[in-house]
Amino acid sequence: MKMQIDAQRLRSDFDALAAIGVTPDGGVDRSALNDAHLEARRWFLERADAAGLETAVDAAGNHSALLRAHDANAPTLLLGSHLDSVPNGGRYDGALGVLAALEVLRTVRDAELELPVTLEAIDFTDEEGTLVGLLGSYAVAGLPLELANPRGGRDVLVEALARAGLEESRLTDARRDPSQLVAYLELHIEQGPRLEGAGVQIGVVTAIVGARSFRVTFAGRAAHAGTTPMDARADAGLAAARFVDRVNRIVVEEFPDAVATVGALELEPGAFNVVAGLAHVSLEFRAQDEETLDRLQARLFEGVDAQVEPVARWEPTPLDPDVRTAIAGAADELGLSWRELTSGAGHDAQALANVTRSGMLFVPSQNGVSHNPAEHTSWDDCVNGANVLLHAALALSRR
Ligand code: HGY
Ligand code: MN
Ligand code: MN
Repeated sequence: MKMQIDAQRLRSDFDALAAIGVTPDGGVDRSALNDAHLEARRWFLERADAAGLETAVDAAGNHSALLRAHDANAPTLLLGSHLDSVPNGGRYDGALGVLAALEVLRTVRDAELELPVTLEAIDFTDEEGTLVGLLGSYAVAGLPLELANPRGGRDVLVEALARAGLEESRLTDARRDPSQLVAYLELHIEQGPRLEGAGVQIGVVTAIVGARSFRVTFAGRAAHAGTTPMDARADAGLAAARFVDRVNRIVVEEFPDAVATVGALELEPGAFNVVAGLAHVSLEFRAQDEETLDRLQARLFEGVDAQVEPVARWEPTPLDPDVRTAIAGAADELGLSWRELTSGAGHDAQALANVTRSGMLFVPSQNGVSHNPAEHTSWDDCVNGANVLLHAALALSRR
């Protein structure tokens, strides 16, 4: 029987973590560096400590458990994901990857395996972009951090860093020496319907889509809702609504392989009896390659009379062939079905791909639902994913 993780131990961790920041409808709200997220991070270090593992927190707040190689100069194989969530998100997004990584370290330690690498289970700061997006993994990879005008707003960022005791000027100290990294490997739920639809147990991720986000502001003229004739209005809310509908039609009709989302829309002054003078639209779109993203960006803003402010940009990222081979090989060894697929969601793996061999494996999401309290993956699939993570890590540690 191939070495297996301790499914019971993983389950009890999963249930304990899901209770931290739990929302009334069974989801979690662990927005980056909020109280629940900080509590989850403390809990994670306690679990690592209780397992006799070394723990560390870097200058970007990334939290790690480590199982050191005997050779003090051994390189590190990073396994991980993120404990932060979207507001009112699901229990599996990010959490499964961090807990499975911790479980891999405990399983290797229990088996007294001597590996030529240090194994590190890492929880990256602000993967979800409540503050910046991929903040912790960008810092580890030494990539530029967008802190002046971040996605979640400057004030929110400053307040969150202060709450977590992180110094903005030191975030970049978290950068790792790439020569000390063997690879990065992440287990994650698919967050889409393909694996479940195909009846496949493991997804081997080939690439991660690129994403771009913008703040689009429509200016109208605030006016009395009762006395202003309909043909005499400059209604910013109407302009924004037409833009949202146009974005949807362009993508559906002209860019079938792309997606675009308006996830937030705010009208000012925001009163029943005032025609909106301003409308703030948060737009994000994603596609698999740079050329499509460029064409889509030009098309969406063509002829639009609004202020357009770029906010964040993540490049399309191919994942490493060695890591893909290790994941597929582990799934085969465990007798699990697998298929290759791209990721429509962004992940820390795309940051790490800039500095080391980086790869991901997915497990099915029930009905493809994610970023929603109804997010669910069967426990068998979670355990399968953790075992593939274990065996892919063992394979990569020998290369
Ligand atoms: O937004 C994403 O794609 C990821 O869930 N952070
Ligand atoms: Mn995630
Ligand atoms: Mn997510």
